[in-house]
Amino acid sequence: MTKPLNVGMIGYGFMGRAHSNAYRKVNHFFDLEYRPVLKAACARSADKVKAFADKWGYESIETDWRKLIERKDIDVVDICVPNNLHAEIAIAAAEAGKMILCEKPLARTGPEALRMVEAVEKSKVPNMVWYNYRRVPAVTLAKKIIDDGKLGRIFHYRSQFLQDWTINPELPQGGTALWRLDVEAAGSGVTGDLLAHAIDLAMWLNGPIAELNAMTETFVKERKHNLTGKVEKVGIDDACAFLARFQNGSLSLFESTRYARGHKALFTFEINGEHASIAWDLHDLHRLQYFDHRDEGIVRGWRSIHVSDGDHPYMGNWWVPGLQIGYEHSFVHQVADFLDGLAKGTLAQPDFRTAYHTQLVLDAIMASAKERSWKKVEA
Ligand code: SOE
Repeated sequence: MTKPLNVGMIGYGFMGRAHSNAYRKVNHFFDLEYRPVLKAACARSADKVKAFADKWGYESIETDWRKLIERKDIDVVDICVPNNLHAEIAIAAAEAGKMILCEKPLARTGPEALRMVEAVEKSKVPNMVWYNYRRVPAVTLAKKIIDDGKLGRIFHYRSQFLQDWTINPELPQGGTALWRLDVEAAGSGVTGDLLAHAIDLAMWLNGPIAELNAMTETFVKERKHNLTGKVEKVGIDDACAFLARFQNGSLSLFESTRYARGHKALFTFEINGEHASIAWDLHDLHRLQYFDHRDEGIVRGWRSIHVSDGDHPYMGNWWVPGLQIGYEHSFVHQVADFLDGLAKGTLAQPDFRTAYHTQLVLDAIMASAKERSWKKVEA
């Protein structure tokens, strides 16, 4: 018999769907002690949250997150609302003794994130941040290859996250669908939204970033605001590129934009080591590219590993070898690891403290771009 774990979901957007799907699927594919129960969904609009709850099978709804947090029958609070609401909800949930799963980035700034870290550590509630790409099997395999030492000393790390959905200057900012363009709600633009993923992966795979030098640009300076109806200054960064040095001495280049015409979500990384290199691309997410200089010369070359065999990370839980999985499964894996950690008394990563370190890098990027200078990342 599995133990029920009652989930209270706050928000019903893209991520509310991705997480709900993961809760529903996880026990069908992973043998776990705990079983998420979709207990309540919460959002301000009763009609919208009711429609969401009906679609995904939540047992009840709330329209005030404070009520949800007070409920005795909620074990886990899942925060899927804009970034400016993360801290207040997470701190209140921690004080109420709830476990917390929070969408990325943890907060808008380092100091805001630190208050959240302190709250969960004081209450000792299990917590995790949804940096889902760690659980794409090919990415998890990259981590294993690096940790096994196959690359040897690492010299270079480069990563891009490219999109093109905000090029139209007529696109407004703010409101339910477009809060990512509103600096008050989001905290930053591509830096917090996209580079946060790239940095989380980079530091997981290659260790801490020591210092960096960034530039940002806001190509469209004014947009109509959906909440005020007025044309207002755009405060987010539309594009950001930075150079960085990792603590292990490797050099890196990161780039992110929402103005790369033709790219919808091209998230990539390539790592070059002394013996071998690896590369990954979200558009071909089930493959890992691997080059090993130790191979015999006449057959040496880049291999494209189809990460779909039973001994590849997570894949033994899915279909038969050779049949691939996709984006949604990264969330299923993250829930599986969280539940497994609960049973074993270990916290699945990244927890709030780990995500806070990513936040410090984001802060250093913003400061560096503003001051046009190198910045050390706070240790
Ligand atoms: C933005 O378009 C976005 O949806 C991000 O918010 C997600 O975190 C990323 O995974 C895909 O792109």
